[in-house]
Amino acid sequence: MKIGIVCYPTFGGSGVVATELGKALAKAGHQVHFITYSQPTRLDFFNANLYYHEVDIRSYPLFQYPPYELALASKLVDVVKYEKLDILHVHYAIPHASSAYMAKQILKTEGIEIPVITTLHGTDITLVGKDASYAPVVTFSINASDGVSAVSEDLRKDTYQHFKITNDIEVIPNFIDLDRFKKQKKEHFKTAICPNDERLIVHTSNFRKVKRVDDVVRIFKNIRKEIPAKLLLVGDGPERNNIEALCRKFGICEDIRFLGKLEAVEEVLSVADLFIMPSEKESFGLAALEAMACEVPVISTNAGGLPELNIHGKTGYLSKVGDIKDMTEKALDILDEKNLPTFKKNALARAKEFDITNIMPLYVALYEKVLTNTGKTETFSNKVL
Ligand code: GMT
Repeated sequence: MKIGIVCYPTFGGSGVVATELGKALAKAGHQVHFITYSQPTRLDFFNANLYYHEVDIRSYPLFQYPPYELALASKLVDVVKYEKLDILHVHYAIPHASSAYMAKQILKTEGIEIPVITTLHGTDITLVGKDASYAPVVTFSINASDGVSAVSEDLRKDTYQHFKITNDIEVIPNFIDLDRFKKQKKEHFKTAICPNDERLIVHTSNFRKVKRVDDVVRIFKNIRKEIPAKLLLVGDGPERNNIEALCRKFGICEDIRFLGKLEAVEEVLSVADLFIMPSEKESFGLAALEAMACEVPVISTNAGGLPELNIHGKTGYLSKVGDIKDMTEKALDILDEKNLPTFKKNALARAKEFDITNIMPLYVALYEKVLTNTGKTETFSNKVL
């Protein structure tokens, strides 16, 4: 198949999922065309089946806001036509689904039928999408898609609850590449960070309010009172300065390191004992899955799709949003040397259920279903492997 993938090219979960899916599809022999405004962060590998098309955003003094959606729609028309794509798969509804809809309508006037699949990732529904400034367009473009998927059952439910959806939404969970995310021998790194064999706790996120990074610091402060421990904070975002200020206020800066945006987060996870994800909302929690694949148990909230990933009492624990006391107690339970090896083993076993080799075929099956429903079986069967 010739597949066009639209996503945010940044470190965010939706961009990571889109890029890793594209890479896996290319390895499986499909031709994959990424269409976005800059090279996706995880598109760090060469494969003859992978292509990248950059959206050219022209500004003009009249524009206070350059119209990215129009530039994207025009690029989609161009790439679908000249690369003869079979299907477009857009990740994150805003504005990708509506740009794809516009491209589809333009192509229709030229006799070209392009099916569109929209994958919902979370904040495009739960935070930004349901805001009145976007809701009518999000509703329309989900309903106008030829196929829709959501990364968890909870997100599917939320989407039906917040929008008037007439389309079927299929749940296809996020996945992990276990060849990349696995415990590696990085003992020198552990010794450098934890010279006295302290427990190592990690949090990675985009430091937005919804991630509640301040809760991570509060939990760590409590843990540190009980056992020797260090905290690594990976990522960057709007809350970073507030978090640094909080660490200073608590006087615990010497045990906390801010590592910024890291390419090889798996190296840090390889030496971690615990991952903390105290999010207010999380449709899936890809960062937690990455930790679990590196044998790191997870303390998370029970928000959104997290209970679909983190199994209470097995791979970690689930607590109510903001319940610092409970999360501290549960963290200490996991970090107890009698319990830690079992939690680590369970975390890895659970991560294996989300192996990309199990999940990628679900997307291929969705593509096949949509191509069949839109009457493109002939093109599809000619081009499928
Ligand atoms: O977490 C973010 O703010 C980034 C966001 C994104 O779209 O990149 O993540 C969402 O999509 C990820 C991949 O599907 C999910 O694992 C995250 O749970 C989800 N974030 C939220 O729902 C807050």
